[in-house]
Amino acid sequence: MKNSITDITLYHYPASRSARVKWLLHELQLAGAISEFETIKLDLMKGAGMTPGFLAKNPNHAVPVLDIAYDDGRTQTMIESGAMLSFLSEQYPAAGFGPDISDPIARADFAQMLYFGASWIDMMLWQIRLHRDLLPDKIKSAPTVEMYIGKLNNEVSPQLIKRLEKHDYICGDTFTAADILTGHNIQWAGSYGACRDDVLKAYMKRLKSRPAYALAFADAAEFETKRPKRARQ
Ligand SMILES: N[C@@H](CCC(=O)N[C@@H](CS)C(=O)NCC(=O)O)C(=O)O
Repeated sequence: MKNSITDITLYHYPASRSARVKWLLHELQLAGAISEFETIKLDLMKGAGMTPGFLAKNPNHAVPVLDIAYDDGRTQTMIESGAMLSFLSEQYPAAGFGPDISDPIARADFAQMLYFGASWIDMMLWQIRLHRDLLPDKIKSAPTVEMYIGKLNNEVSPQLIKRLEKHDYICGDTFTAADILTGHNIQWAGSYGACRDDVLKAYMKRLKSRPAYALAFADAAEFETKRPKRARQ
């Protein structure tokens, strides 16, 4: 097949946003769509994101980074987890982790849930992380943390629950890459005490029973909650 992917390398930090991509890569591998991929652990806490070599790949000094090589010799570097999930699920349609491309409503819904997870929900989680853990004490804002936890519980959770009361997965009856983003976000929100309703807990139990989830989070104990070491701000 023209434009086939020959090599995939994921730069990853345990239980971070790069685990979203690691999860999909394991799903694709278990489904037989890809044979192998390489994972390079980037020690963010020791400043590995700030080396000139890594900054040349991702000036945002963040994981995931996905290096892709194609059979025609071209290479590509991706730096956004949501885009990686979208691209990889589209690149291997037979594995079934994307939408039914013959149905525009399914495609639009899939895109919407990916963007909802990667932008809107992620933004709230990141504000909580900043104001709870990462910012200097003098600019940390407890009301900001409280506001976003409230928004997660009062605005986001009901939307997810409404979908999951109708179907087992976020875009319908089958698991897709949109569940990876949603599941990762619910898990992250849970660490702040948010999004813990019974319907969401049952959904997470379904997701966590997947072998690819277990593989993606097998290194989760290596996650360090402290601030990444940076050579510059
Ligand atoms: N929008 C990016 C955000 C990536 C991101 O912020 N990654 C964090 C880990 S969850 C990181 O590598 N932070 C290190 C830093 O900012 O120096 C994505 O989802 O791919």
